[in-house]
Amino acid sequence: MNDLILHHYAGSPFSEKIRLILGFKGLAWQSVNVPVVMPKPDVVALTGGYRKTPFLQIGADVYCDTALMARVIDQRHPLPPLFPADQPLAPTLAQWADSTLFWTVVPYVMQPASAAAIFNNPPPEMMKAFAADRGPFTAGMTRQTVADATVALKAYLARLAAQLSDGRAFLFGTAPGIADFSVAHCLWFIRLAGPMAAVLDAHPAVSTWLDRMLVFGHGQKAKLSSADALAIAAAATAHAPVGVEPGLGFSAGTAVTVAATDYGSDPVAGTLVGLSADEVVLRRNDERAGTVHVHFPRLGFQIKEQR
Ligand SMILES: N[C@@H](CCC(=O)N[C@@H](CS)C(=O)NCC(=O)O)C(=O)O
Repeated sequence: MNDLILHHYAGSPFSEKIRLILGFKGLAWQSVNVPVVMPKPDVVALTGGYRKTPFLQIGADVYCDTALMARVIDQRHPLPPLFPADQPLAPTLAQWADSTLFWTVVPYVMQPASAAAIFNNPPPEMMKAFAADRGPFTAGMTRQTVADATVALKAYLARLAAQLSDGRAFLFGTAPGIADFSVAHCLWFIRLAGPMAAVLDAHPAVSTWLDRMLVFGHGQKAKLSSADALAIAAAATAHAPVGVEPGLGFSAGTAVTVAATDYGSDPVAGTLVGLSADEVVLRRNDERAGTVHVHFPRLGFQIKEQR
C-alpha cells in the first residue's frame, strides 16, 4: 500500500484534480473523507487550522494546497511526468485555472438549477448551512455575479477550444501536464451541474478533451478513517528532510504564522523549519497527531513572525 493519504470529499473540484493526478500516475492511495463544512476537528489536528480541501498526508508530513501536492506526488512518482520540460508555462496556466477559472465556474454552477443537481435536491437548511460556512471562508473576495461569470466562462471555453483546434490531444500537445489537470477539475464541476452543463456542448473539442482527462480515473484507493490517519501521524518517527535557505527573509526556529492570501486565510502557527522558493514548512505539536510538519507552497501564502 502506498503511503499517500488524501483527505478529501467526493464533490470537491480541487480534490478531483488530485484524484485524477493519482489516476494518471497509476498510484494506490488511502482515502480519508473530510466534512464539507466546519467544524473539522480531525482536519485541524493535522493542519493546525488550514481548512481547505483537499490536503495530502504522508506519515507526519501534511501538504496543503494542490499546487504543492502535485509537485510532491510528481517528485515521489516521476513517471509519467506531470511537469514536462517542454511545457514551461503550464504551471502559470494552472494557476489561472485554479483561481480565475475556478471562481468563474463556482457562481455559474451555484445557480439554483445546477446547485439542485450538484447537491441532489438538498433541503433548504443544508443550503443555508453551506452558505453560512462559505460566507466567512470567502469574505473579502469580490465574487462574480452569475451574469459576469456566464460571459467569462463562455469566453474562456472558446479560448480553450481554440487551443485544441489543431487536433492536439492535450492543452500543450501530445502529453498532459499540470495545466490539463487544473482546467479539468473546473470543467468536471460543470459536468456535475445538470442542465447548466450544456454550456460545454458549444465546444465539442473541449468536451472530448475533458473525456480524455477523466479516463485517467483515480488510481486504487483504500478507505481510511480520520482516527487512523491521526494515529499514523502520531506513530511516524521521521519527517521529510527540510531546511531554511538563507536570504529569504526568515530564520529557522522562528515562531511564525502562515496563511493563504486569497481566501480561507485561517493562519497556521508553528516553528519555521523549512523555507525555499517553493515551500514553507512549519513544525507544530498536536495532542492527537503528535509532531507534524505542515507544508505550504511559498507562492500565494504569507509568512508573518508571531508577536
Ligand atoms: N488553492 C487551494 C484551493 C482549495 C479549495 O478552494 N478547495 C475548496 C473545495 S474544492 C474548499 O476548500 N472549500 C471549503 C472546504 O472544503 O472547507 C488548492 O489548490 O488546494
